[in-house]
Amino acid sequence: MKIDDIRLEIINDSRGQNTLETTIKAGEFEAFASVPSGKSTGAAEAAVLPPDLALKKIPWLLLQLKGHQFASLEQFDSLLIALDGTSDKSNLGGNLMLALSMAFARILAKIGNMELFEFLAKISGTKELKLPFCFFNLIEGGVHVDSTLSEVEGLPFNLPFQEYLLIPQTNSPKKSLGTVRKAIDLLREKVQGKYGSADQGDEGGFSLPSNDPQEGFRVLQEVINENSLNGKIGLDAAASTFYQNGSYNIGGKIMSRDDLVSFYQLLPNNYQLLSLEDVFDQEDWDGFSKIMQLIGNKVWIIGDDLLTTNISRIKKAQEINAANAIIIKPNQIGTITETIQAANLAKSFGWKIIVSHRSGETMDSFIADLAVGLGADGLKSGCPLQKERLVKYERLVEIEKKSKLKN
Ligand code: 2PG
Ligand code: MG
Repeated sequence: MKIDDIRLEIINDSRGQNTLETTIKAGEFEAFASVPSGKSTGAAEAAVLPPDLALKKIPWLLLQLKGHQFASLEQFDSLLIALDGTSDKSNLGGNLMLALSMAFARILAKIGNMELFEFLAKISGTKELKLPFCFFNLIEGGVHVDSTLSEVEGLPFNLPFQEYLLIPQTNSPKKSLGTVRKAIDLLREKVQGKYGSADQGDEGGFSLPSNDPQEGFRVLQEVINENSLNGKIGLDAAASTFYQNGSYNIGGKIMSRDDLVSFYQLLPNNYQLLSLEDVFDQEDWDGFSKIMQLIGNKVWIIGDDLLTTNISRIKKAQEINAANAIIIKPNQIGTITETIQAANLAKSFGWKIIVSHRSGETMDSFIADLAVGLGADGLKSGCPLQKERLVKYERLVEIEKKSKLKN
């Protein structure tokens, strides 16, 4: 398949910041894609090119791509990687490369007369398709909340951990959405009653004016218990954001790695805990190994900034037993082919796979198809009160309706 034209536009993401949307034309086919951006980013992520610079790359890029015959997404992505020529994708930008890779995947799916998730399953070699659990971020803290809004004695008055997630225990996205809608109403009431307001963070979840990291768990567990919801709790601490000079600053309290290990170790006794993500700094591999040894048999220990959808970091984590689950974010690595390779490697280790959005999102629902195509265990896409988040969960419901996938 030959590419005839590439259009690139600058659009706004859910935070109102500039990002990229592309349209590729190939023969009678046309497909679009837009890319998100993170705030609590891992140091090893692919570079992001400022959108105005990305626009300037297009005439040259089009010249390079035009004459080529691409038989697969892998061939297309390999040429992009070669044209970029850097190890961190800083020449073309991981954001521009990913937008093109996603749009070209859509073109190939159309040519094959397949749904996007079917195409992604085919090229990933996924044998068993399934619908993922939904990881709904209902309570937000950390850098996803503007903590300058409420400061007490110089300390940000805001939960130190980034995300407290409700994970309905069903593979039916339709039932998951039903459960989360109920949970959101109850949570809003509870938060408003207790704090007099219910503000939202970057991903549409509620922010709580509290420095106590337990508060998010307590409130969420109360909502689950009082209403007998079929849900478990997940945490994304995003610990790299509060790691300073070898210790962890948890809402003003300084903790060592060992203090934090003890803190996390007790969580499964007190809450219905399914998963812990990024609970140590991205270079604190020993912290991850310790918590794996202690509770890795009953809790998903997820690496996000730790692993950055990057094969060499995934291999290292397996060698030292630092994780049993991974967040898969295509824009951390920059092409769909490399995203699939990372997910397949993690799968071969028997890890849980959670495909994830970024905190600055667009209306593109590609990651929902990716989650199904990879046979992932989870899709993490924020709180469905925001349209950019909801659209991904709704795409799962659409796939559920269309397909005969069991749940
Ligand atoms: C995360 C993400 C998405 P960001 O840490 O998992 O929730 O945040 O996109 O800011 O890295
Ligand atoms: Mg994370």
